Amino acid sequence: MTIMKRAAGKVRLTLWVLAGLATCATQANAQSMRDVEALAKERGLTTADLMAAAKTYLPSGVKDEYLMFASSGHAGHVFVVGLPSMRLLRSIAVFTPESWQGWGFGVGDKSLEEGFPQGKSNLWGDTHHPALSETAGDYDGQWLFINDKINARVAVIDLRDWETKQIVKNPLTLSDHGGTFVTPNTEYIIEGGQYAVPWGSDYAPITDYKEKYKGSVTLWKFDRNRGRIDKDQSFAIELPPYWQDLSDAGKLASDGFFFMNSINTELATGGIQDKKPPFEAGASMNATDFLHIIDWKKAEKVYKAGNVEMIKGFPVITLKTAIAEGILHVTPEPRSPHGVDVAPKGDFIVISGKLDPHVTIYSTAKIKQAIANKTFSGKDEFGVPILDFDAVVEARIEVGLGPLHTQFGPDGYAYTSLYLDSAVARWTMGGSYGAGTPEPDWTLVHKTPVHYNVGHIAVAEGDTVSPDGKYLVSLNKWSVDRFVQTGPLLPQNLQLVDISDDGTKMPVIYDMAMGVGEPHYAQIIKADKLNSWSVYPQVGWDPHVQNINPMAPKKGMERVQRNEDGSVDIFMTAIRSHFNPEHIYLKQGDKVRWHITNIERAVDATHGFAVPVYNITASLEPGESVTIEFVADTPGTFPFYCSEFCSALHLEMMGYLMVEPN
Ligand code: RUQ
Ligand code: CUA
Repeated sequence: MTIMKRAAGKVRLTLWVLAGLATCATQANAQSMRDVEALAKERGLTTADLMAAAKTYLPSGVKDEYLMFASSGHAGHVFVVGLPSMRLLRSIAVFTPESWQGWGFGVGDKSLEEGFPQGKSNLWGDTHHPALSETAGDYDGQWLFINDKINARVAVIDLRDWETKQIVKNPLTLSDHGGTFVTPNTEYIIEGGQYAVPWGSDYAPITDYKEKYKGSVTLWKFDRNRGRIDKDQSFAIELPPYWQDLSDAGKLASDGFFFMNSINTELATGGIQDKKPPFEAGASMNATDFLHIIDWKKAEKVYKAGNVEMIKGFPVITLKTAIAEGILHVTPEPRSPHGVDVAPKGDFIVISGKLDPHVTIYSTAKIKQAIANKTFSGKDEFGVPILDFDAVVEARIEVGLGPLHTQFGPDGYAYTSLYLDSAVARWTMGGSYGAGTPEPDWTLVHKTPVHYNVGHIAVAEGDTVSPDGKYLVSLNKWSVDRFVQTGPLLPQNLQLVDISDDGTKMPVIYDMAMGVGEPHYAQIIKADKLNSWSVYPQVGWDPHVQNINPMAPKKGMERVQRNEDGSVDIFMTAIRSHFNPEHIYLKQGDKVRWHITNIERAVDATHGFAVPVYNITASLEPGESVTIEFVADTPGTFPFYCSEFCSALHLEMMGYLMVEPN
């Protein structure tokens, strides 16, 4: 398809291509073709531009083929984007209150409060790595997990109603950049650490770094039936106080292992204010850091045998035990390593070095052999055996400057983001993947520039045993000159790259400005794998337990009920376009439980519920029932209303709360 080359003046050819692509391809009449041609000329659009538009434009009502679940960085949410249109479809509130979804305003679900670190109210999170649940190494569309790097928390989202169901706080650490990643059947959600802290982040001066500061990785057991992390079946493994970074679970050939890269094996402690080398220099001195190779099936056996120490009330396999039981090995990885990515068949592990123009490819078979034969080049200073680098490495490829993360296609291609080059590299894999591509194994074949400073990349179904390829999204940190200036704070630029063709054709076909957060990582799933509810299954549904709430207000039973203990229960229903009851009289100091059911069954008939002064906002999707608890401590007259524009008489959907002073 030579027409993909950017070449002005080839518009007519494109028009025929467009006509062929059009779903309603009636006989494109010559006049309208000329209109398009004239418009393209007037707007300065090239053939490539028109092709890009044809590949991404979805007419009204036509749905996206893929969904991308992206983190939002310190916005604390998850963003859901449709591909190829790159339309933002939803956010899912997780660690940060979100008033449209009524998340974090004491309405119904208490997950946010339960996850407060050290019991302190914490109203934001720093989401980094979303992980879709997997069955046999393939996304199954049921659950989504995401970490909070700032406080070491993990959230569980149910993909039937796209709501956060649980937030767990890691009792051992405060930093979990290496989460979340799932094992191939979602047995465990892996939460790797990052900045070492003393256990439980207790106080210890940094001069005690080597003795008191700890690295760790936590394996949260996921209970699919309950849709919750089972804290009582979860455990952690102590690691040296390096800064463990990203993780990835083995699969197929490497099932039973997971891999974590690390930085700061120098054990640098910074101190720029005292003229000591700052962290950026101190933690980058060594030519290599350590790739951690962890046998989680062995670790699970050791945990189940009770060979753990309880630390901060949590079972921990100590570093000593992990070494003695052969759970932990390391091997060198060059230089200031970042991503670690397991190939679809599990047979290779790709590591990038931020300060090394290569990616390094390790072989699972060689790692297993080196472990069996004890092919060690020594031990680290904590006694962890080091697998000999040359014995476990399969290949190294020079890809460019600042390689970070690698994703895989279905056809023997792999893709690596290049931060410093602002490009995405495509290279051919060797081994049994090599057959699919005309180029020689382990060879760089192409680089596509992106704009700018790409961090992660995501390929459709790219973390599974069978990637789809087709699309790659480049999650660029800087957008500089791509959009109209939006003040000094610029949006991120998520660029859609078409990777459906062989070889050197890999055009950017869409720029999506992401102006509501800083997505770090994303996973892309085939949209038809999800089984989203369009309305809650029954009227009176409590999303927190995913079942009918017997206390949910029912039509005909609406009332204000004053209880013997002095508390008040309000049973209210909502339907277009009224609440019932509409008058609520309370006395100052009343303890109130306000139950509301949206008794609608029509798709999209969501009602809001908002009370001024009392900081109450709720979103009631069709069938949903919530309970809001508060003390009526402020007397006055408060018009409450439906905050979701639900009908022609939406403005009339209101009532008065009257709190009588003492
Ligand atoms: S990391 S840009 Cu937070 Cu996933 Cu590599
Ligand atoms: Cu209900 Cu507006």
